[in-house]
Amino acid sequence: MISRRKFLGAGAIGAAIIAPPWRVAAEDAPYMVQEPRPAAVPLAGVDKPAVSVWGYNGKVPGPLIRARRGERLRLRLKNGLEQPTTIHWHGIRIDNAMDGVPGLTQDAVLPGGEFDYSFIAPDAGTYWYHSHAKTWEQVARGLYGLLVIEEETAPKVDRDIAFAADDWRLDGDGQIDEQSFGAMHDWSHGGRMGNWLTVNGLTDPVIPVRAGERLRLRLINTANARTLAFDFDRLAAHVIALDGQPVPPSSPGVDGVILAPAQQADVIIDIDGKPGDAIPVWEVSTRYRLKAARLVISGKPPLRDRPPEEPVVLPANAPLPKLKPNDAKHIELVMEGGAMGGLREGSIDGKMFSIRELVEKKLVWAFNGKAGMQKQPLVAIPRGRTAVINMVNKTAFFHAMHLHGHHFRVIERDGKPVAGAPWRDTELVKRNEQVRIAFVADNPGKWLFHCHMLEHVAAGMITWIDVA
Ligand SMILES: [Cu+2]
Repeated sequence: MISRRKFLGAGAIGAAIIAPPWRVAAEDAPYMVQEPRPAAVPLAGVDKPAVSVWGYNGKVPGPLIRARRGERLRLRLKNGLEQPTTIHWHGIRIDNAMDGVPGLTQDAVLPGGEFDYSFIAPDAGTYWYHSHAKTWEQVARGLYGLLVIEEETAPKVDRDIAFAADDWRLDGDGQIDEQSFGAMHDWSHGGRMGNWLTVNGLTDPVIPVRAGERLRLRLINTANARTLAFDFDRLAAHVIALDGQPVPPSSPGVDGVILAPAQQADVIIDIDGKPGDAIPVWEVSTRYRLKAARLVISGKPPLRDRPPEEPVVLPANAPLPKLKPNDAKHIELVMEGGAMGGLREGSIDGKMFSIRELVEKKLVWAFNGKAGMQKQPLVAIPRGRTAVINMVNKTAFFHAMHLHGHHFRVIERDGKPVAGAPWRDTELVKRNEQVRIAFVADNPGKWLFHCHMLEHVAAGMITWIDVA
């Protein structure tokens, strides 16, 4: 059996450009070490003091991990932090024991301790990994990286580029604002919003390209709480996958490629321009257009005169199991709480607490009146049955709802049926919105279902599903 994997850090000059992989025999393959540890990186700019972060193997983003679909990945977490930690492989329909959720699928790995992750990724696509312990601090400090699962037959592109975007909150000294970790205002409002944008751990990095090239950009939003949107200036862009799963090519439109926290997108871009041109990539989620990165065209002659006519269409992953709505288990999920949410009380494992008591516990959000993680699951569902979850957002905020171990699709929004929605692992639910999702609960185990705005999940927006 043949296996291959490769680890790359973010390149000093800009994006981590993905080079040809190397191969090793699986039985000889050593565990690749992922060591989260303190480091100093130039994320605020090369002319600014290095920023103290926590990074896997001292890098932000952590090493870029690649494997081919169906191959086994072996990764050894060695905890170089002074806090317990785990790694979650985001978006992978993974063996439950490898999902990395402390207290649910494994014990947290103590400082100095180790844990071996070994799993097969069943779907090709762009995914990521991140800490799943005290995420509101550990992910905010830099503990994340890109996980690329290659197709057996990769679509033809000239360059394959990682684009991991993050929203940092830096203080007056240009360091991570540690004073505001755990700030109640963030937890009860929209989460920890930053003031500094990076791509691949760099400020406005140069991404070298060549005229006439076709790029595949692998976008992820690793921010704690901010929804990001990217616009490629005068270049035509086509979205070909969302949350790892192929979609028919489509133009992103005037609002750009929108990524809620934790979402992933693959985008094809044809480089049109002349040597020396610098084409900005804009972050357009607010009225301030921020420069996220620059595509700089090299002096080489154009690779081709005009863009290839054929659009890139990704080969389908193994089809997800067919939904059976007529035999579905229906689950209601009322989202309540937060500032202006009017939550008066909530329960924890059957015991009622007033909102004042909940605030003392820093639990200010609830699902179905239950604040935070409970001993009982939201639902226990037999393996193979279709689950339909009706999310009703009664809060004044958006929530990026993430399901572990499965992909789901939206089937109804605000009472109107939705057909042919993409398969996703994370869906943004707007304030006062109702969204019904469906998936086949075919992966046995205990799976979290939570808001990926990391202050919201810490402050109560978390539950789990038991598939047996
Ligand atoms: Cu939320």
